[in-house]
Amino acid sequence: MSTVLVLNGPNLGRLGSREPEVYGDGSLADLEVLLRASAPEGVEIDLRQTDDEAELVHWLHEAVDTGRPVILNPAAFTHYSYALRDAAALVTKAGLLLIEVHISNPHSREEFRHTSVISGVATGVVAGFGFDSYGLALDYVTRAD
Ligand code: DHK
Repeated sequence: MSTVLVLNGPNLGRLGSREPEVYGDGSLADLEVLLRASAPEGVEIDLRQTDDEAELVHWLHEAVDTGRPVILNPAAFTHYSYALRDAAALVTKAGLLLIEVHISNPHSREEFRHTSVISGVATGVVAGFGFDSYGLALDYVTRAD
């Protein structure tokens, strides 16, 4: 593995100003800097964000076609997007890692956040540790891949 895709769903482009009491005050650019700094030498971080479900699905197809592991924060799509679940299943069925991450702990929040349609096809889930959720996932991906 030389590149890890770090894919982020809707509203995560607003990190830094969006509900800082829930998501912290770091921006997506700050997250990118953190992950690049903690990635082992030779591992590239390709961090992207979209509010568009179709674009996120296409990025998962790209992961399959290029054989890249994925760290995925599906954001609100977590809770209802069967299209994203099916695309995530393509990744893990291709033998690639797909780690679902959340900044907050959705299980301690509103009831609609307690369901993830992604978890059942993910390699694993890390939630509730702020930006460290991504760091923990990256640590696993770089050791296991
Ligand atoms: C981010 C979101 O945007 C929410 O829709 C999810 C997740 C939780 C997070 O904690 O990273 O419910």
